[in-house]
Amino acid sequence: MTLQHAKLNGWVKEVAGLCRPDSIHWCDGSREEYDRLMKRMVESGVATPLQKRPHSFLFRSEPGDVARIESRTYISTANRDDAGPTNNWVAPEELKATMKSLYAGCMKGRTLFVIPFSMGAVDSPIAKIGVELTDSPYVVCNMHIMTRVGTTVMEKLGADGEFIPCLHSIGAPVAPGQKDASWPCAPLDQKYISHFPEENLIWSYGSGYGGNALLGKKCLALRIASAMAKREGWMAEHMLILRLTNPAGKQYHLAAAFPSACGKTNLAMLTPTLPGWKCECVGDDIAWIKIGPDGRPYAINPECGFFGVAPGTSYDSNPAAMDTVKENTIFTNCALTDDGDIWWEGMGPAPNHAIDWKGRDWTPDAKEPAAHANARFTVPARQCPVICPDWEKPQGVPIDIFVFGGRRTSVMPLVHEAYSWDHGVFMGATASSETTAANIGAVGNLRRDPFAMQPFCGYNMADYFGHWLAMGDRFGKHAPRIFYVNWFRKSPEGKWLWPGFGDNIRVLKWMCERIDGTVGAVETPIGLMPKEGDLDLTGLAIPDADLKELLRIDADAWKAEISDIERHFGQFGDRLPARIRRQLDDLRKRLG
Ligand code: OXD
Ligand code: MN
Repeated sequence: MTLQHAKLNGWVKEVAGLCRPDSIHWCDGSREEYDRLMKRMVESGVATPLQKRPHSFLFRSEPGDVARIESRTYISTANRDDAGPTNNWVAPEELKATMKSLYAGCMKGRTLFVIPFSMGAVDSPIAKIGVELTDSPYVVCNMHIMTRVGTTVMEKLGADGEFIPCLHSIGAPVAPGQKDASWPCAPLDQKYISHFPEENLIWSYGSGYGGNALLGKKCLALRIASAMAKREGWMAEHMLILRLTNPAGKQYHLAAAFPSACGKTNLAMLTPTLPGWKCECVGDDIAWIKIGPDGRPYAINPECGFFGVAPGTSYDSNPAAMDTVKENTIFTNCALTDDGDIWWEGMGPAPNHAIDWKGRDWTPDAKEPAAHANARFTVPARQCPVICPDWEKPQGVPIDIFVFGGRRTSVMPLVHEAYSWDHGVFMGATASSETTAANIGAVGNLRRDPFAMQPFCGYNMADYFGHWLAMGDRFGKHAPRIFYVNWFRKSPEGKWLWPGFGDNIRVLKWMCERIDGTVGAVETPIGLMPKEGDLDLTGLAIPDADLKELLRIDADAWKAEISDIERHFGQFGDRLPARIRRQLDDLRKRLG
């Protein structure tokens, strides 16, 4: 590869001087490179090839390095208020000094890989280039799948093209003759996932887990990109992108934000249970949205692969994902079966014996699950049988519908629609969910997760609300309609009320009909809801009482919700846009 780029060369030299790797390898993104690295990891016992899935491998992480670590994630801006109350903050000079002392000599005994990558198809006007420096071959192989890596990116970069520098180290030098760990990483109190949005810079140290180490994903495509998008007038969102085609052949594009591990990948690959409807996946996690020449919002999926949560994925819940991971897949923290396949809870019948994610013998009567709750698959998006033919279209797809949601066992109805753009932004700003295993921390606690961006917004969240309001003003008559869904409501006895998965098409169909104006809606204090008979329940045996409960608005519970929203908004002080506060006042009035 030709190395004409003085700034990039200078940066690589500087990092090598600090981290002291034994060698430097410039990645070309080729299959040969992937195979060579994988072969070495198999030989050293770090990766296990799977007999049952061609060209697929299993990795087991260190037990403390299994998820994103929000408590060790920083947005480092000169002014603390610019990071806002929802982000951890340390001043840039202080954070850099701390991290430089950790980086010093941290790659001894290892190779420094230089990964030029593009977020978005290389020829897309919405794409951005990053360069990740890492000492982890596992990261290189995952980046090969999740992003576009290599020669074409270097060509686009030329001698002086813009790139976002992303520095990563697992933080575990190896001395000569020392036996390497199978998943080397640093202890928790030395892990840092740091972002310097004012200079478009990412420094990550100490973790090999995807969300902390594959820096194109959460760090670049969400945290840094959200700050760039605010400055430049576009949007970087934690959203899946889905194309729906109705039986008459009309297309609709929907972008939906749900917190981590709340079913985004399942919705993105939905197999519709209503005849004649078709769903095609454009992306399952991130959307970059810009206003097109016709004034409409256009979205691209900046990624090139899926880094999906494995447990719970099955031929019932997500057949397309199951078919996607048949080959060329990296599995992390799944169980290994005796016939050389992987298994996880919720996939289907348990094997009589397996090796669990910690490498121990496992049988169905074991006390602990065989796979970690946040076990993952990394797989090329092009392998998905329902990938949209336009998923790499440089200009993206036009968005008609925004959806917010979360995991709430009570209060939130199955679906409601915003009265206006501002009301929709209020819905996004107050979105809430029970916490999941995608972050290290307690599971099942209720928290506000505005726009599903709580862990991913690279600047003050109140200003982000303001940015959504401003974008709505710019979209004008092209503004997508906004809906809020909850697939997870339970009866007082704890029974799921909605079948979910492929039956979610019934709710999406109602949204499309709302856009076409072919169905009306009931005005309720919280928003517009389906009229009786308008949700298409053909072929679904759902008891009337369950449907009523799914759509019930409990005024007392909503009053309690208002107090919690006030507390949530309180943290933003005067920075909260008045238009958002007005929405809360309006909701309070409507509730009476
Ligand atoms: C993810 C996450 O991995 O949101 O997509 O944690
Ligand atoms: Mn995500």
